Order: sequence, then structure tokens, then C-alpha cells
Amino acid sequence: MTSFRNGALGAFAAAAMSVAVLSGASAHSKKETTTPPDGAVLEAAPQSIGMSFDKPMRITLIRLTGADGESHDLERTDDMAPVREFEATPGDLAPGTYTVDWRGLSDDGHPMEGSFSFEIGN
Ligand SMILES: [Cu+2]
Repeated sequence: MTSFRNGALGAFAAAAMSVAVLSGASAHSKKETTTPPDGAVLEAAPQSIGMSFDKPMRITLIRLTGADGESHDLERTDDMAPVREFEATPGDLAPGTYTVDWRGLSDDGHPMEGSFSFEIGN
């Protein structure tokens, strides 16, 4: 019976190890680029606001805030699905400095967040 027990434990250990290998292989999604790029000084208001990720990210919150602290509407089309390319459309934006804050859920289940800013010149 000892050999059966060892066999069962061995199979359990092997299964646990493969789970460990799998979770190790899928690290959380990383932000690669933003639109506009962080710190960009633009001549005109951007047509879109976005982030790209190396793996799918479910964006749970996106907020565009002006220097006066006022938040501006963003129209998103992703339906909160996990995407590698997130894009949202701003309305008309006056010259000034803007910050984008986002939160998301990585494909490995980890919550992520980030922010970037840009300036629209006069
Ligand atoms: Cu992660």
C-alpha cells in the first residue's frame, strides 16, 4: 500500500508542479505604449486616447482629467472585454495639460493601474 500512496503523492506533486509552471509562464500584462505618448506636447487635440499591452487587459476604469481637475468624457468601444489595444475617443479638448488614469485586470487576474499625461499646445 505504501507504493500506492507514494504513487498518488507523486501524481499530486507532479500536478502541483505543472500548475506552478503554468502560472509562472503567464506573468501579468504590461503596458507597452500609450496614445498620446506620455509627456507628448501636441499641436492639436488627439483623436484617440489609448494604451497597448503585451497581453490582454480588461480596462475597468479610464479617466481623462484636465489641469483644472475637471474630468472629460471618453467614449470607449471595448465593452470591458480584455484587449491588447485599448482605445477611447475624447470630445473636443481645449489647449492645456491632461492626465489619463486607468485601472485594469491583467489576464493573470492581477489588478493593474497606470497614468500618463500630455499637453495640447495653443
Ligand atoms: Cu500578474
